[in-house]
Amino acid sequence: MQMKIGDSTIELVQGDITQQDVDAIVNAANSSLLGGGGVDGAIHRAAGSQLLDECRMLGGCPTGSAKITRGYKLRARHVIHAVGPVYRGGQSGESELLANAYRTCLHLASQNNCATVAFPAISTGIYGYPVQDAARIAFDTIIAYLREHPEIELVRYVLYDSRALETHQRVLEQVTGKM
Ligand code: AR6
Repeated sequence: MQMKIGDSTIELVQGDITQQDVDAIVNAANSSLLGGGGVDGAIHRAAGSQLLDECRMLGGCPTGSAKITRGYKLRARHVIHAVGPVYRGGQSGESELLANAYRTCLHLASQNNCATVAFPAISTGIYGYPVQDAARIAFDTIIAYLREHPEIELVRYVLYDSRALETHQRVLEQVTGKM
């Protein structure tokens, strides 16, 4: 599924983010930036140990922010390591933190001439964010950014399983249908 936002495109696909041929892929990291399970583990395995060497020099990253590294053995030139919030019921500033994480990733992509960026569904795995709520925040944030930043040509949102893909398709239709 694809949607045009001005001159930019948002695309939803089912797949593995480590395999994406884009300028930057986003990692759903933790604040240590020293690796973990889920997408984070998969990205570090695919990129090779040099990625961890570079991450060690970054000194971590606060929740709701992101830092950029090279991509090493990945097809993507860069990895943007985003730290989403752990979901604690929704009353602990989670939505703002999640939106900030997406926004920081997009700013880093713009600053580093990454016209094509792939995102996973940050915080919706181990961090427990309800998928539908997280998808709405992600798309609201991405669409608002693309409207002001045509230098980002493509945001590809990569869902690991068909159920997550269907939920995201529904939410993207709702969000864009209201515009
Ligand atoms: N490609 C795309 N999506 C994937 C892949 C993949 N290869 N693997 C998993 N997903 P998670 P979080 C989906 O848990 O919730 C790590 O330990 C997965 O199905 O990776 O932000 C970090 O170090 C889910 O929908 O990230 C942190 O400690 C989504 O990606 C913590 O997990 C995100 O799931 C971060 O938790």
